[in-house]
Amino acid sequence: MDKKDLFKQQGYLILENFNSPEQCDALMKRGMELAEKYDYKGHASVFQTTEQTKTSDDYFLESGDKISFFFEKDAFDNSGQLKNSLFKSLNKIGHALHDLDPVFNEFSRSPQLKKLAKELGLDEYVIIQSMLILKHAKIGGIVDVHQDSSFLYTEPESCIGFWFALEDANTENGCLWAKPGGHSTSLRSWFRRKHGGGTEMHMMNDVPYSMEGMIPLEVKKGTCIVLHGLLPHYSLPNTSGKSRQAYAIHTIDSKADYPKQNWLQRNLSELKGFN
Ligand SMILES: O=C(O)CCC(=O)C(=O)O
Repeated sequence: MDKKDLFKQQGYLILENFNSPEQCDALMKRGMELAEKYDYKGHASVFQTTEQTKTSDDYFLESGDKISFFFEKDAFDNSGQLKNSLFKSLNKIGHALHDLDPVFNEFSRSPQLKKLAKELGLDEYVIIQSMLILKHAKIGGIVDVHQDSSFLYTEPESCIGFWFALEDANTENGCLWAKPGGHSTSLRSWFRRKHGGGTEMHMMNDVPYSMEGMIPLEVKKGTCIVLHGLLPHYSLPNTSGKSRQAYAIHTIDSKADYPKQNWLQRNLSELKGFN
C-alpha cells in the first residue's frame, strides 16, 4: 500500500529516519537560542490544553504571525517567580517559526518534506502554524485528546499535521497516542474567537471520544508522524527525567474556506506551502 492509501486508512503515518540527528539537533539548538533572547516580563502566557479558554489572552491570540513563548502551568512558584531556568519552564514556542526564523523555515521546507507532500497530493496546501513543543523532563504537561481540525477549522475540513520527533518519544516521556482508523469520525468541536473578545470551544458533537484502542506512537528521534485533522490524539505528562522535544507544523488546503472566527489569524494571501 502506498503512503497516501495508508494515511487514508489509518489516519496517520509513521516515517522513520525522516530527519537526520543533526537536523533535529540544529532545530533544538535554535529553539534554545530563541528562548534565551526572550524577555518574558509582563506577559507570561501559560499554555494548557485542559483549560484552553483560560489561556486565551491577547498574547496567545496575537501569536499567529509571531514567535511567541508559552509557559508550563507549573513553571511559577506562589510568588510568581520561575522555579527553573526560562527555557526549562517553557511548554512551547509558536506559531510562525516556519515563516520567521531561517532555521525553522529550512526544516519546514526540506527536500524530503516537499517529496512527501507531493506523494500525499498536497500541492495546494499551505503551512499555517508551527510549534516547537518542549515537553521538558518532569514538568512537560498533558496535551488533552483533541482533533487538530478543531484548532485549524476549514470548510471543508482539510487540516494535516506533521509532527517531528526531535528526541526519542516513548511512554516514559510522553509520546503521542492515537487509534489506527480513529479519524473515521466527525469533528467534535471548534475552538474559535467569541464576539466581544476571548475564545470558546464550540461543540458540534457532544459524544466523548472513545479511548478504546488508543495506542502509544513510540518513535525514535528523526521520525515524522503525519496526522489527519480528524484523528483524536493526545500525549500524557512527561514525568520522566528525559525531555521529549518535538516540532509540529500544521497545514491546510489553500482552496478551503478559513473563517475569521478561527483563533489563529494570518494574512491568508501571505501563506506559503512547502516550497
Ligand atoms: O507533542 C505533543 O505532545 C502533542 C502535539 C499535538 O497534539 C499536535 O501537534 O497536534
